[in-house]
Amino acid sequence: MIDALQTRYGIEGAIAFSAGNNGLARMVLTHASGASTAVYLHGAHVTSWKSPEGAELFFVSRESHFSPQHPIRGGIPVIFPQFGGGPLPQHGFARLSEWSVAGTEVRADGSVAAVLQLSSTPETLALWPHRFHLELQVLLRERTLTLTVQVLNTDPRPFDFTQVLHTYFRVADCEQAAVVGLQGTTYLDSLRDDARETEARDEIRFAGETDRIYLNVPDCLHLRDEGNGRVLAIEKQGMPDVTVWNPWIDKARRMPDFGDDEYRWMVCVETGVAMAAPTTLAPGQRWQGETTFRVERDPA
Ligand code: TA6
Repeated sequence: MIDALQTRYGIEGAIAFSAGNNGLARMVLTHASGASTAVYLHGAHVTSWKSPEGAELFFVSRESHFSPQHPIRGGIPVIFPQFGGGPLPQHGFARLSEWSVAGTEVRADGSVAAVLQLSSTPETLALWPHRFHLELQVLLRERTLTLTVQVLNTDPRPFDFTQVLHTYFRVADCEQAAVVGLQGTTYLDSLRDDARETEARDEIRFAGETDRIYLNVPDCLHLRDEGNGRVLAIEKQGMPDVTVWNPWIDKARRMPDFGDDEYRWMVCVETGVAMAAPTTLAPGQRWQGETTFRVERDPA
């Protein structure tokens, strides 16, 4: 399969397919600047984003599974149609599904793009009786990575969905990191029975388990990774909600695919739509959401 993917979609010096961890099919996009990103077809799961200087900006657990039966722990899990718990598997089935490649290209401006797709199957219909078509575009430039998600309702009936890019950022030390730009916004505290609060701080810092769903927040946020002297911008469109998560010590210990100490080196800033309550898509209607990650400062 990998040879066929390479033949059809590979582009010399820009798009390459290979067997990744445990032989899972992986596509690597490489920009002329040296920046790169890696995407597994399992879950359309971005697992790596490296700056032109080679700095890894995403976190993947050393304990992560790489198997058809499990989600990859880290990078950018694509969450659809359900966020969190509910009648479907936790965080939905998209991150557990085998996506296919719809296209690849190197654009005139030198950016490198790949589109992956997932349509309803008998297996998804058995779980969730709605026909859909999902597309994820990954677009790599020198200092930015943009993910664009499209959800198309190909069913004769409306359906409700939630879509989230559950991004795990690598940081030098979570206690020397801050999420900036959420002051004054409303959040649901998942650790306090979804208590509704207003964020008083202009910087979210981490000194314990943190799991908050911020609603209708500004479209530009920042992650300061002070331990690395790095600042990342998170710019979004059509994705009003953001979850900020760090499992801290006890939850880290309870996650079998996550090292007990690994909470120190990651912060999740997750962008998406309808995290508090699903949104409705009419038959034939298309929803689109986009998040761009930008390296604003990096001493590397
Ligand atoms: O987005 C935060 C969260 O919902 C946390 O509550 C935690 O469960 C995390 O996602 C990871 O979920 P997962 O199913 O990937 O273990």
